[in-house]
Amino acid sequence: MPIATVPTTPFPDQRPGTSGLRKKVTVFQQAHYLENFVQAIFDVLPDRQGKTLILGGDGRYYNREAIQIILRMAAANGWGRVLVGRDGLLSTPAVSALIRRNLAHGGIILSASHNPGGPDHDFGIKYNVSNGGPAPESVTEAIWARSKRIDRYYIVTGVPEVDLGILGSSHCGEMVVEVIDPVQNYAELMESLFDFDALSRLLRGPFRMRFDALHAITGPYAHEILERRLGAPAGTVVHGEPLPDFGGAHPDPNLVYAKELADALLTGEELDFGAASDGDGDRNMILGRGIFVTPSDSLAVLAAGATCIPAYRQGLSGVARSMPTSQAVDAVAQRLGIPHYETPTGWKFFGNLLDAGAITFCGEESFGTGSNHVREKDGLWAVLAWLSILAARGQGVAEILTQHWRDHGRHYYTRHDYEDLPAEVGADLMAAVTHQLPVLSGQKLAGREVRLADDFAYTDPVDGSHSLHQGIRILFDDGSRLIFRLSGTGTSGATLRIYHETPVADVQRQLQNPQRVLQDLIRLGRELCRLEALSGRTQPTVIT
Ligand code: VG1
Ligand code: CO
Repeated sequence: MPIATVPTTPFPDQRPGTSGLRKKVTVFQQAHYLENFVQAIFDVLPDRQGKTLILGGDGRYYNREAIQIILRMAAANGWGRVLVGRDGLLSTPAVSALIRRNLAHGGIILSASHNPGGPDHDFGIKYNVSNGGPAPESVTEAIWARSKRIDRYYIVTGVPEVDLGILGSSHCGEMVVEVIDPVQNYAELMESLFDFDALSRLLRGPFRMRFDALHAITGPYAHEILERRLGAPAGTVVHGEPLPDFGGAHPDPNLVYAKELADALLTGEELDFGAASDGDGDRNMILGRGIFVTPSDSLAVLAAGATCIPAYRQGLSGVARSMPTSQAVDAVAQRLGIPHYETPTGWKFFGNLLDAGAITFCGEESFGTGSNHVREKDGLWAVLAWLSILAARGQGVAEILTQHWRDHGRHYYTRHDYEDLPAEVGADLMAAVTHQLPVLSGQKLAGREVRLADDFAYTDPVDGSHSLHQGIRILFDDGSRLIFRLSGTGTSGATLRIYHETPVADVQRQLQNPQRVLQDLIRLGRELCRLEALSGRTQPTVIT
């Protein structure tokens, strides 16, 4: 088998962000760009020889080409076997499940998640380790360091393309390539966790739901699980065919980009439940008739109701949330008498806690919820978990949520995103807040007293690793919080995220508009970072 050693020179910008390396497709299409990064991953895995790798992506533009290149590089780098999804498709949670099921050494996921796709949009690549989870910071930083010194990569030449359309085994050089059904293993895993009979009774009854796959990866998974296995009426899953450009839309399940679904639930159609997922299938948005469930609340409701799901009947060992996620789940943990943890943004920080058995559920405010069944957040899992609670309680989403608030207090929450800022402006806005940190504590702001203001740092309780600069947080004496972060998933410029939260125990004040309840904190946030003076902005581009 001819293996070519191709000389190359480093690119300076291959540092993985919150979730892998994300760039414009045109950046990845530069000669050697993808190859350099893939070789940097392989170079930091010296024990890969003869091992199994899982490979797939969300089907976005450039997925197929990238997969053919990676297969030939994997063969040249001594991998023993690659399992690749048919047509190059695999959702992020499905990759995680396959790594665990096959005791693979790791997996490569090709996706830029909720970012738009197409020749002028985004592509991404992420490496997951043998527990099925995103590579921890130690590995991603090693990949980046390697990418800055790389001077050659290996690739087999003179072999035909692997036919990704046909299930079964073939060879790429000496390496075995197995094209597998992308859905089957994942669907079996879901059947092992949930009571499919109970879910089926719900979905075959008068209950009406819609799942919007936004022309991204969850279409085939949702068709199989919701419609074929559970018997929901045909048409329950909409936009179910994955398209390379997601039909020209953002595959981002929020009120702005999944507007069609939100309108259907919030303004009138006869639907009891609505859900959507993102490009790579790890996010979820939950809606009930006339109501949107804030992701932080969703995590809390699932934690409170977990024991009605067979896999979690014994209860949860603990829960975790990312720092900007609201404290609603903490309130549930306190009530259940189980530990709760606070981690930096990004799923990689949950891996150690899950592996150690310290937590069973975890989630993020950014429409991410998951459990110890895999090491990624999992959109369809969250949908099935919600359906399980609805079936067990015989109540609607709104009733469950308002009851939850009565029992645990309501954590009013909103995130404001200021997208497409010049990179320097993003840095200036963060610096404006950072400069004030030393003097904020004890001040009275927005009618509350600042209890603590800091630049969030995290020490992993399992391996002791430290992560610095994970966002600015301002904590108030009444439990309110104001948090500032720059996004680590964008591909150009900067996005400032400001997160606002205030807990309200008084049942009489739990049915108000979050934007109104939080208006003082919203105003304070803009003032502290000198938003208008530094960026000219007065309003966010996305509110969730
Ligand atoms: C965003 C979210 C974060 C999430 C990450 C990856 O990161 O805020 O909570 O883990 O996306 O999600 P950032 O750095 O842009 O805030 V996914 O579904 O895009 O892989
Ligand atoms: Co995603």
